Amino acid sequence: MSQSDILFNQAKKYIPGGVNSPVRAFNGVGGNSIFFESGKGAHLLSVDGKKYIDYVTSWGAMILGHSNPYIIDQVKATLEKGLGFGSPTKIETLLAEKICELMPSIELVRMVNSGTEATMSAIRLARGYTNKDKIIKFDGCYHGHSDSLLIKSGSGTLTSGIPTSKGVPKAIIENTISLEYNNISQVYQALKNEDVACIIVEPIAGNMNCVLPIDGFLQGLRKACDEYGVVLIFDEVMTGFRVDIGGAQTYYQVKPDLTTLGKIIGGGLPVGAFGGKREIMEFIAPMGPVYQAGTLSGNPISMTAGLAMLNILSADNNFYKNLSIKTNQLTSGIISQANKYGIDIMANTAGGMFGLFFTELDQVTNLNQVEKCDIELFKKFFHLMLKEGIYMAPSAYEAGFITSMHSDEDIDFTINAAKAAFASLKK
Ligand code: KE4
Repeated sequence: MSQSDILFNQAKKYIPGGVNSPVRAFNGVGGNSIFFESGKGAHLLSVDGKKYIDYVTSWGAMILGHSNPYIIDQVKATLEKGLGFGSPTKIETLLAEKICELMPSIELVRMVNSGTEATMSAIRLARGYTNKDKIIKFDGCYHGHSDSLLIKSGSGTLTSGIPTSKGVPKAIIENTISLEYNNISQVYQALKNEDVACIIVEPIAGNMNCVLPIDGFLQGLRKACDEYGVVLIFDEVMTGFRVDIGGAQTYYQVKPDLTTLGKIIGGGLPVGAFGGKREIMEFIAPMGPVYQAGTLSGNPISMTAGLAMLNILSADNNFYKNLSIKTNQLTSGIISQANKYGIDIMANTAGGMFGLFFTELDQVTNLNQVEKCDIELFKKFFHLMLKEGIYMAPSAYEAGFITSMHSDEDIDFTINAAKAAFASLKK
């Protein structure tokens, strides 16, 4: 029995399913979760001493690779001064200022400790600002695990086959309208019949694999929200600083009213944030009547790591161009190997994120199409790649992520691993 399996069994004695977040349990692909010892650059080292090329990257947070020396040094220096005071620190203002500079739609921003907290707070703010209760989200989009948003959601809920979680009161479910992603006519249909506070959307849907907005979808949401006085929330917890230094809102040139953030702005440490138009954000306590709070919000350690990461990202004007080149090198290489073995596969890419779909379709634009893909084939592919030392997301409903530390050798190694995997699949 491997060390990893021993640790997994041990974990199950004390932690539900042996994990602190369901998608890690490998239920989406079968087999046992892998326990990692360390990470460096684009590589992870398992507790059994096996090296993997990492395409999970802590679900997108580690865009500069693991153990970035500058970030670690900055965090160490902050640690020496104490781990947190429950009072304001300068570093919180510096990170807030950096976020507002890089995402001009954000005039005021509040730090929280997770993406869930960010979206939950943004929804409450939109409801308080508009005095309306209903919200619109999209099938397969995941915005964290707050009650209002665990309806037809993606990521781990989809992986576990429970996209609408048990335990969410009927009264809450009735206030959430979930529509087909990329379907603007459904949005207008809903707005005509319902009094809606906000629309929350992943501008690139990274929680039902990686589904891109079709031309006009995001622009259509903006127009519809303007026409009906609805708050438009871009959930950029994953896409923020992943696809462009200004996030998906800059990548697609569509300006939301509120934005939620996470992952990269904490440099891999616990973090979340929500921000946007001053006139809306001023409704948040202590300025306004919408309450929101957090003991460890703005903790100096996460702030330090996040600011260090954003400083590196914003210093290189070619960062995202180079990242996109790597992403497309990877996916086109994998696709060309698949084609040699007659295996139907297509990819969606944006900046440093990607999705591979085992499908004959030449476009996947919504959850119905994602669910028609060959999930069983993906599971086999996942384990064949794992054996070759490639760590991909353990679910057909997750996106993949590239870091600036993935070398040409890593990409070539991955493509060769895919070649071996496709050869085995064709046997
Ligand atoms: P957290 O509460 O997990 O920090 O963030 C929730 C969240 C909100 N919005 C978007 C767009 C997200 O992608 C997430 C979390 N992403 C998943 C990965 N698909 C986290 C992985 C996990 O649940 O373990």
